[in-house]
Amino acid sequence: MFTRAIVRKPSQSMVNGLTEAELGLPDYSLACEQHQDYICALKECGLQVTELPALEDYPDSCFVEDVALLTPNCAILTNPGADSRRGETQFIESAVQEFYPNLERISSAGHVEAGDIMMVAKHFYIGLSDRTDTQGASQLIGHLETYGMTGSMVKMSELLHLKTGLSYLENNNLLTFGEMHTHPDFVGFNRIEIDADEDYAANSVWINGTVLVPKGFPKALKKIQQLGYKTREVAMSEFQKLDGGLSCLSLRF
Ligand code: CIR
Repeated sequence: MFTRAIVRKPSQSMVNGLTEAELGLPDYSLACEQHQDYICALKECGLQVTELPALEDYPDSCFVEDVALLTPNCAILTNPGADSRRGETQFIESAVQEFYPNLERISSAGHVEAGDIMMVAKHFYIGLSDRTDTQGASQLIGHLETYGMTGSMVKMSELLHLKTGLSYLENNNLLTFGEMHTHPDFVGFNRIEIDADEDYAANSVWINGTVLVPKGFPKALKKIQQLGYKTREVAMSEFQKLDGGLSCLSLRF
């Protein structure tokens, strides 16, 4: 069960955020509205939410998931692979430290963005992407093992982040998209394939029995509901324009 979440208000500079989506520029006021509703959804799932202020110098800083990994046993600050995002970690540090007095870190020798990390009980799958490299993943696995957990690296070629194409919904249920559906590392899971025309919904989030699903993907929504989960849709159009999924907007712990 999760009890808390950390989010960061989008900055007006988000229009300059990294993206390959080709969906146009985000509308800042609509993004803020959607972000407020996202916070409501977290609270409906029983979480206490820490809201951090916008950081204008960092257009992608609302995607807080990438800059830290919060586990039941420890917190690890990452070292983002994207140059423009590297400085974001220093601004999340004090908020994380409030709940985790001893912080571990990924040193500059390696890179990790935590959108590439999927937690399944005490094991962490780490996608090797343009943002997360082998050296960073090795450091991360070392930290996890120090705290009684394990990690493994996942080769991938098509996705921005591992969780762009994969979401663990507990109870062995795994939403998959594209290359992840047949990926050998996930054969033991009950894989639920998200259709190509609804790929964005492969990033949905389980929180305390409810699954947050991006709004506007009816087939994915139905598949998730058929697994027996309560669902809550959240409009995400302005974040989708920046390649940001539901999980990216919060750190849940
Ligand atoms: C980026 O490219 O870094 C942002 N525009 C989107 C980050 C999305 N984060 C995630 O998938 N965990």
